[in-house]
Amino acid sequence: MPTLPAKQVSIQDDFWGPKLQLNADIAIFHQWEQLEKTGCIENFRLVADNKEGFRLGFFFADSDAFKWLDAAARVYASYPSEKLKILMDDFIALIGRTQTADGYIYTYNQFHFPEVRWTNLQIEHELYCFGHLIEAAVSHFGATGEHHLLDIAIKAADLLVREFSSAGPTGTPGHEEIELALIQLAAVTQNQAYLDLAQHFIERRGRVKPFITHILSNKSSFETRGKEVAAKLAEYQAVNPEHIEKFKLPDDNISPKPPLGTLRWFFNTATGKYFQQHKPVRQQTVPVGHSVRFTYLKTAIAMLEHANQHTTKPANYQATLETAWDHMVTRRMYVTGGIGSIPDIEGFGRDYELDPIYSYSETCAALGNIFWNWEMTQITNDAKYADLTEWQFYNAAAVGLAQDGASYLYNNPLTCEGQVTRQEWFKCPCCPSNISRVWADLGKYVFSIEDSGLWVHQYIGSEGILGDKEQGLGVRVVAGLPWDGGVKIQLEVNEPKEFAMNLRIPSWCDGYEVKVNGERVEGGGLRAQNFRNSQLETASGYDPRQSFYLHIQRIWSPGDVIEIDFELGIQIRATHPKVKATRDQVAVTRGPLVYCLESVDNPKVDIFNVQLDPSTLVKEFNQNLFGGTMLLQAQSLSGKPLTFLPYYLWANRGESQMTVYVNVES
Ligand code: FUB
Ligand code: ZN
Repeated sequence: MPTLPAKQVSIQDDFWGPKLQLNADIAIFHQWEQLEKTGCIENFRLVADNKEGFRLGFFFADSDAFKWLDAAARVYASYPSEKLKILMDDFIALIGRTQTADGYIYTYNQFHFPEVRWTNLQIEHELYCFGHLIEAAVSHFGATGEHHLLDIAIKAADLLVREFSSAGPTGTPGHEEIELALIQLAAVTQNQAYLDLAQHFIERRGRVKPFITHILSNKSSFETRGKEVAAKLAEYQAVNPEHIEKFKLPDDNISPKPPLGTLRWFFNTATGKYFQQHKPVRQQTVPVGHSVRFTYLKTAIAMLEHANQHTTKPANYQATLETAWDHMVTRRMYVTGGIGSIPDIEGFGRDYELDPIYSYSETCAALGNIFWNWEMTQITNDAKYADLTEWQFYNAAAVGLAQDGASYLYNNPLTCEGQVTRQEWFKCPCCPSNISRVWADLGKYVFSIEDSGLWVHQYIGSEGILGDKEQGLGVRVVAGLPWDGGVKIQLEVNEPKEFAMNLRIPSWCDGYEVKVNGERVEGGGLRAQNFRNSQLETASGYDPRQSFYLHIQRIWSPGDVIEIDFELGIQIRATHPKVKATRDQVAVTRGPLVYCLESVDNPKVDIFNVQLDPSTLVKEFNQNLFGGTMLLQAQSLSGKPLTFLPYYLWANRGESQMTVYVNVES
């Protein structure tokens, strides 16, 4: 199903509008400052300009700079600013100077091991960095129409085509990203070689036998190189302590870890599961390993499926993708839509292993999941994917960016007894620019259009230009979500036209009414009575499979108006009985929002031990909190007042304790 570029959809929404503005005004500039402050950009200058200094940061630090550029370009598409343009242009020139004549760019090797390339592909992230460079170039070209970054990316991609087109299974990356980037580049350049290489990388996964030997040799070389760098660093630091001090990296993020984490990490890496290298991709129907990598791989596979769908060589990945998605949603996903319950591997645990305190739910994993769900929406037209996308927008992803636009959460627990707080930056700053690029792209996820009709996936206040002047198709959505379920959709057509409007009915609504020009449409109404019972089929109690598209086929005329009223009830979601950690506990949700108890709102309550009386839950809009927020008020069984806050808002008022899960009487 064809989609609309984000810049053809202008977001005019009371909830999302200010977030996008904050992203453009504060977040993107804050991130650049942090990249400068921690030496990430300086690393390029050391290589490009032979500047005096020492390369710092993780081996994959280049990716954070490229991801920033990707985010900046997407922000620029809707919020053009001279200041941002200058930053982008200067950095692009620096990237151009850093790249070698044959297209290589990876400052870790260029600075520390100039003669070495493509070593430790499983552990070090050369191809991952190339992928983020290419994605940035595609975004930059889309936003500005300028070629200079695209040319750099093409040169880099051509190098990969030369080096990897005939590589075997060991020539696959340990952190997926390059695959989806090459598919994007193929779409922009119409160069089949990039698509073929992406497919090659995907198809060659999981075929190294035995993987353990391969990973051990990668590990040993990685460690030897790491020691060499550390020794050189110590030497440099002894003479130039001020350089190291100047670019000092912040502390790592903190996350409570379950027992046996190291052992589980060992088994995950030794079997290849951590890298999704344990089986050929068609057989990978169970979500395993590092969850960001998992979602990037699935995104790339779905993109490939989409790219080849109407050709003579369809890739036939759809069944695998659907089975894996179903497994994730029914057994390995938290109620927030977050994934990853084993911090030691930043990834998936066993089925129903969803302890809220160990929830890693990395912001990037939620974003990767959004990428995947978007691709699935396009290849299937099934509403469950857009439903999960919406849920992740409001919960697992939104929690990652603070209300001030300048601090972040990396891992996202569902129960926090302390320690986890927002930070202005991280030693591994992969999440901040990732969330910025997705927010900047929000418009892309709202509609899609095909000959037979228009699809409304998200109810976000917006205006979409769906056709050219001659076709004259435009759409305007006014929506009150997440606080209010009223939606108004106005169609701009030049003349009467027959097509279908496909409106997503969210899984979270108990009932809905749809009217066209004031007249009630058949098919609107209360849901089946057993709707709630089906929640038991998912581990989390959230079930996106309850969502569907309501199709309204008719002749649409200029000025036609659709009104939808979604019932936004307060819902109690118990986890599946097999989720041991949250027995006799529930999560409280309303509409697309998951709620939590935060200590700052409940100073006199032991939030981890209090017993909720669910029958007392009522909504209460607080005009003064975070610019206006719907709270939920309730009482404990012993009559203590309880205040629930939307989960995405927690940790915005200093260090606190928080829980999504609250005790109820069994
Ligand atoms: O390794 C690169 C990125 O850093 C991953 O996607 C994140 O999980 C973090 O480990
Ligand atoms: Zn991240």
